[in-house]
Amino acid sequence: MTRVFSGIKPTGHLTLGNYLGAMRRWADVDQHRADALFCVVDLHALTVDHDPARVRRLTRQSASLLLAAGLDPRLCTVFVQSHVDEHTRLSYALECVAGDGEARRMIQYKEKAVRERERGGGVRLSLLTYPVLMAADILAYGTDEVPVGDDQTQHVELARDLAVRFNQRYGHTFTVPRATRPAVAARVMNLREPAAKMGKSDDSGPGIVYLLDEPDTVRGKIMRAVTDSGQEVVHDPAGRPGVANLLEILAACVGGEPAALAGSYDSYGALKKDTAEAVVETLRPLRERHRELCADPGHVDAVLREGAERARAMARPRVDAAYRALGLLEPVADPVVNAAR
Ligand code: AQP
Repeated sequence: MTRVFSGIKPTGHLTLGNYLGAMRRWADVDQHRADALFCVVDLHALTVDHDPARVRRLTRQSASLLLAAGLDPRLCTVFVQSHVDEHTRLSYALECVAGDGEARRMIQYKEKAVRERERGGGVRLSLLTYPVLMAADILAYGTDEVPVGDDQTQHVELARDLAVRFNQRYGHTFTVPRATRPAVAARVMNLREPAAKMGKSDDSGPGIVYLLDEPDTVRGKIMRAVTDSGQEVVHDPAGRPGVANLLEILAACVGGEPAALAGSYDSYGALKKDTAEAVVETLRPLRERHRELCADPGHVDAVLREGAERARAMARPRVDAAYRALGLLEPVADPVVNAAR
């Protein structure tokens, strides 16, 4: 059976971009057709300046939102990255296979390093190495497919490169994974800055639709989206990125092709109104289910506990095999303790 793995960072409140680019497919498609694992990758949230209490809160909230989006623990494994030590064990092993130039070429590293410097902080070493940890997240599970938004393509490429290199040098250990992307809305853009991705750790709240925004807030943000000069509604991402973004969002919510939907509109106002209603309706069930889950925190805890146990059991043999392949001596079981068991 195909093995699927993907994750989400608790660096901010989850956005419409996270939902349309990744989470919705995990729930609607991947968990039904594959042996799938979905993870709140909390260690990745420590790569930039962070508030420990906020990361803890966002980790729980992200897990609840994954369940609210429809992930069913009877069909897939939902867990928190730091609860499974195999991720960091393997990450170090892969650092011994990766080159520092490879890490420095990562676009997200370059962009976030600039942002951290602008905010007056230093750049953490973990910001440079986290794509290797992400490779470990993926490779530990023998993953075939990684369903992600467009922005993660380069990181999945790194995971592929490391798997191939490791296998060539030390013997076949890892499956070589591939990224899968949604047909539309693979990169939802910021409503106020259509040249920038709608990112959850951005400061620009008015351009970002959060999954837990009230319906009227969602409507307000979409009605105030930046459109382009001109009046014709056409799907032209390079020339009219603001309108193209709205058409992508609409298509992702109601189905259909952005270019075909464009033909149904003769004004930006009508397009915004329909997009706003489509987003509100798409998010409604998720918000309702999230409210129910908040009333039952024990359920989320139990899902995460069982998920971590399952994930550990899946990852351990492959990470042990990687350690052996690298030449690390296996720990020898104590014969006295063993005999007493
Ligand atoms: N705007 C987006 N459009 C489509 N897909 C997106 N994803 C994220 N933003 C969009 C996809 O959601 C999954 C989880 O994302 P993440 O937690 O790894 O990263 P992020 O939301 O991009 O948040 P960051 O990196 O903490 O900060 P910013 O927001 O500043 O980049 C992934 O599959 C991702 O592709």
